[in-house]
Amino acid sequence: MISRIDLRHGLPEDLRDVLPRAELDVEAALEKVRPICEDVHHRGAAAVRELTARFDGVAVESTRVPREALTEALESLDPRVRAALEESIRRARLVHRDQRRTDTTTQVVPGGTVTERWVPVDRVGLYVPGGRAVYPSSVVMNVVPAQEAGVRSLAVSSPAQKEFGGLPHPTILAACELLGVDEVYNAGGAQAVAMFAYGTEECEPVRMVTGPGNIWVTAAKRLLKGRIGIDSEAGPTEVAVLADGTADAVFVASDLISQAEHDVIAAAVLITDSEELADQVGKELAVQVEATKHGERIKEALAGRQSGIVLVKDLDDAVEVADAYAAEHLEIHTADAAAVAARISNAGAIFVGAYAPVSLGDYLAGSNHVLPTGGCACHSGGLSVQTFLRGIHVIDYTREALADSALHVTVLADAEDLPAHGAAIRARFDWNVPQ
Ligand code: HSO
Ligand code: ZN
Repeated sequence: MISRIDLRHGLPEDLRDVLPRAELDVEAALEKVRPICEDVHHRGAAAVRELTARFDGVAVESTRVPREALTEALESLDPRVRAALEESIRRARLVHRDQRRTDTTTQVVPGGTVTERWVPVDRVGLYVPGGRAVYPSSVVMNVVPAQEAGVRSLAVSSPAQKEFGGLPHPTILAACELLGVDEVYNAGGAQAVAMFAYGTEECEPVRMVTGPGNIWVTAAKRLLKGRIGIDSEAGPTEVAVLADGTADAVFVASDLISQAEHDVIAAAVLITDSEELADQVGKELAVQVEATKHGERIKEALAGRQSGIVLVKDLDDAVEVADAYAAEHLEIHTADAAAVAARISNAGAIFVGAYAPVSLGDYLAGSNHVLPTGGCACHSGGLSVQTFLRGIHVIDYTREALADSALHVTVLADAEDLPAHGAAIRARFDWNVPQ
């Protein structure tokens, strides 16, 4: 069911190329989303509503979800789901509150300071997928960091659902209500991103759009980046498990299956130096997949080229492979899991030991589950308070401190053949005024 890559003879130079990975052609999708974004730019809410009718198969009168729909959704929410969401929010707030930045002022020279002021993005649009994936947990993961960063104005959009009369899924609406978000839209796909970026008669433009979505959402974010800020691109979800012979094959298999459950293109990768564990996990996968609800989808994901078992000669190579793969989620199931985790540099999030499975992080650990995929974890991190903040340098020098700096500035300006830069300093004193 799952393929094997045997690297026990040593790691190749082009390690990244031999590791399993999905191919997602966002470039090709760009051409399809361009006309959609232009249409929304020029015709506003009418275009969004028409695109909703075309892609989501439901006619909506307005793109804005009425206030009462949010209250009603929370009133009819299963109390157990409400309690679980409340606990998820509580834990996420604890973690994200600690990520808040304080301004720093550095005295550079006598009379010269640089302060870094952390300022939240003023208004953001948070995208929450709909369709096959209905993720109220993603509402929590987007909204909590934005709120803790101090974002003034926050809007959520999630696709219109035919079976709910053109509103987003009621659990999504209930999660918004629990979080105190009352500006919600029923737009999905590229049209939702364009609505946020350009604004319409029904939705004020935003400065930043975050949140995972399908390839159309990702393509629209890439296209409109610059006009709006975006978080890192979200591709199909992926888990890598780094395990040695001490790992419990039942746990490992169930965690691989849990992420494969998301999508036929989801990736599940096991990296191990134990052939025995690889065999046991292979058997466990076959047994467990039969007993699970979305067995067909999971089987396809596990059999896909993006999934596999990578056999390595020792734990050092396992760490190197995990770093090269740069998984969205990396689980460590080894004898001293914390020590191995400390050696990893590239991962969206690291789950240490047998009792920190990814599904805990998906819902309740307090960590964020909007994480970089497709190897982007080697240069980017997941969603956090920092995503919604900008550091602004405030430079404050006295006349004397500038006079003391003048020579160095002038020399560097001349070295760059930009003499007016130096002259701008000298103009403040009675030295040589520029020719
Ligand atoms: N594993 C997904 C998040 C999620 N799982 C939401 C369940 N619901 C990407 O991190
Ligand atoms: Zn998940």
